Amino acid sequence: MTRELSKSKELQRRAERYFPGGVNSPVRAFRAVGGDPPFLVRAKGAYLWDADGNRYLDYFGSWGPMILGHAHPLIVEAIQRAAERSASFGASTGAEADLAELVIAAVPSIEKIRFVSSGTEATMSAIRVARAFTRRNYVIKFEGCYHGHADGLLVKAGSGLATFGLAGSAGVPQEIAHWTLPLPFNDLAAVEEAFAKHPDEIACVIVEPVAGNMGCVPPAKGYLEGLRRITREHGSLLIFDEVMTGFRLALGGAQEVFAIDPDLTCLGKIIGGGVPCAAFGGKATMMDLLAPLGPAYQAGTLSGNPLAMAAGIATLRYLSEHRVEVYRDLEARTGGVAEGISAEAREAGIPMQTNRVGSMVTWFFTATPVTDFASALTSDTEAFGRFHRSMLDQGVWLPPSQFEAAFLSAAHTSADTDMTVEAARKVFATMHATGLAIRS
Ligand code: KE4
Repeated sequence: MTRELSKSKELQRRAERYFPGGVNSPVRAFRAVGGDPPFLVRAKGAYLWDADGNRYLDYFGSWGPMILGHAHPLIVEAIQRAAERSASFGASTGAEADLAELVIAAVPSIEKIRFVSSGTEATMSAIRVARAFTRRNYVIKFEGCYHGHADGLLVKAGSGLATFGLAGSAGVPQEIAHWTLPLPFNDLAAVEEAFAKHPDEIACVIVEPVAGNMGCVPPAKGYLEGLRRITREHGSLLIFDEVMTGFRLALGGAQEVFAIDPDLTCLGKIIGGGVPCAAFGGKATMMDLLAPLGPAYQAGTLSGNPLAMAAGIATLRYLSEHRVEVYRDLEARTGGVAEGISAEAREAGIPMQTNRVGSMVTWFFTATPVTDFASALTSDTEAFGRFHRSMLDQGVWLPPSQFEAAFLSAAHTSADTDMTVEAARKVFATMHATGLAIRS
């Protein structure tokens, strides 16, 4: 199917005059998959429409937030009502505690919380609290995990850095990167070794409990329990970066699924229902170090913003009230499309690893099981690019990178996932027929 894209191309040319690469976030640029990024004008439920009127089934969901689907009436109405009372006060409101109560009910490891406007702010601030609490400087992160673009966290990170093959970022002084210890994901021995090498010097371990930013990579059995044990043994804090997994894998996120009690948790994406909102929280003894109570400073003009609170409350209220059916259906729908595409690839003789946890899934074009960043990098990104472009031509919009997770929403139906599997079957038939060189 050749899609009309003239309006999007015109908008792309205009955007390139103002924004580096024509985008306000690099992964949107389609550089890793080729083709021209469609410019969107509206979305509803599981569907997107671009400037030329093409419709797409959405499997990236704004990179996670849109778990209820686009333009959910309850969320739209909540934002409208809040906007009529002013978009922002810069002063305290009751709505902040309303959302905090919903978050803390879902994530009981959080005793005190602070709202911010992005996941980057959340992880950056949680690390500052960990350093203030432990009076230590080193931070352990894992290769391929992405925690936003704060200086110290851009060391061997995933998401856009993995997409563009960047080991780190220009502009980060070595004196800052020095305090970040990047280790292989799913390797407890490496963590034990780091603590033995830096006794009493490591403030925290920050981890995506289910990695999504190298593509979806679940924790190995016992891995998260091991991180919890080791950090406790060494007086270091365990930070769960649940910006992606929070409210996604379960209402209580990965810490509910794996029954882990982290010291600090970072949340984002779904918490704001698509409006800029994120949060970090945890034990009160740690969070009370924050100004104005304590010496650790963190602030934000739009933190706890009325629009974000309204959208977040509507989202979390709906997820709480419909918890059983929402997560049951997400599990079933995502399992259907994950296994369906996997079976079609097998049928076509195309090497593929399908990693899925709940409604996060990645199809890796490699014959090697993907358990960490090194194995994720064995994927044939050319093949993934071909898959992405061909699926887009059939009206299925997957995340434009082999190293990102696809997401479903409560609005995706079994008819949608059946259509997706059928589209994949057609794509694999042409890939097989053209003998696309795929690294096995
Ligand atoms: P933001 O600053 O983009 O709101 O959140 C940063 C962040 C932190 N932690 C995790 C686990 C995340 O996944 C993210 C952001 N995710 C990427 C895509 N996987 C955002 C998309 C983008 O960069 O445009």
